[in-house]
Amino acid sequence: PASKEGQTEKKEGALPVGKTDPLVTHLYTADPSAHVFEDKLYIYPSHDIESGIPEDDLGSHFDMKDYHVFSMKEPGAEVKDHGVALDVKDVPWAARQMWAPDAAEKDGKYFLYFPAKDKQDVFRIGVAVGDRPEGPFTPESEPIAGSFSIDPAVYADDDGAYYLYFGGIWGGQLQNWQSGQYDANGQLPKPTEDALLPKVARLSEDMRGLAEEPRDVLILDENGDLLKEGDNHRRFFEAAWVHQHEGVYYLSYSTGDTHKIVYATGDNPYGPFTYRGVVLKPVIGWTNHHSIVKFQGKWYLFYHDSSLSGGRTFLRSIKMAELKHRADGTIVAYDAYVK
Ligand code: FUB
Repeated sequence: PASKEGQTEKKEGALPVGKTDPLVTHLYTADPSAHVFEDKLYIYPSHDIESGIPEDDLGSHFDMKDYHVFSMKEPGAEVKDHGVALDVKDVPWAARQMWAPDAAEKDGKYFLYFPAKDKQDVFRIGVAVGDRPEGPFTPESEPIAGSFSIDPAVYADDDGAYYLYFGGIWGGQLQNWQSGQYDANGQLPKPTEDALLPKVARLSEDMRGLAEEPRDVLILDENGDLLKEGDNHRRFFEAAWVHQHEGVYYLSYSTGDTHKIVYATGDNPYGPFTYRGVVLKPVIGWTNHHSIVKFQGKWYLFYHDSSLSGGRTFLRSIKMAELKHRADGTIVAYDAYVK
């Protein structure tokens, strides 16, 4: 269980179930982005709260207001809560819904990337800068120019380049940006049309902006064709994450309404990526969101579920499990509920 520097909001009577226990039990946490900084594991999750907002398909009930950062010296060790790292009230451009964040380190500075709705109710991606992995972070006064949608994830490549992946459909608003401008009436493609895709752009040298126009991350099927919108067991929904294993780039993401984390592989950070299979089977709760990181020689999958809250989908808890790559590079699908 986590040590406590933040507020306490654990619900009594809700018991953890599944193969692993929640890493944090005094807060609800979700969307864990994990990184190794200064030889420790740092986790950057969303901080779930009960907002009282009714559930809808746009995720309005996910009305989070701040971020806490957590760290572990090693797997299985105590999880330390470093307290509030950034609050929506301190972000000049942001109005609400602090969704899944990520972080990166460059030249001794730490960068927290986060999505939030601006005052026009349009999701943008912001960046906040700090001197320590746990923050505190000082937000830039404007969102990242040219950013939109949700779920930022930063991949640091071996050559020193940093790539920002982002995007999500439905409440994540990717369908509203198909023309390059925000269109409040934007619709998803028809089931037989190409699915919408996550975006990628290299980050600028100062990590506060995009060095190029965001481009589509192509996800292909076994025939080299783009996945279709109706292929909702494989097509992209949200929660893009990239890791590299033995020279292969792995793009993993949530299929949203089919509740899986799946993956595709490619030979460079831009793709194209070819669909390969399942990383994580559906968990308790509607959303599925993860990260994959190597620490002390082993790969770990960080994910969340709603077991601690008794299944309430907007009150989630982060968990971790070892992730296995087979010798042929495929990933062993993880089922959080089969012992
Ligand atoms: O936590 C809010 C949203 O739910 C995230 O941004 C999505 O990936 C989903 O997990």
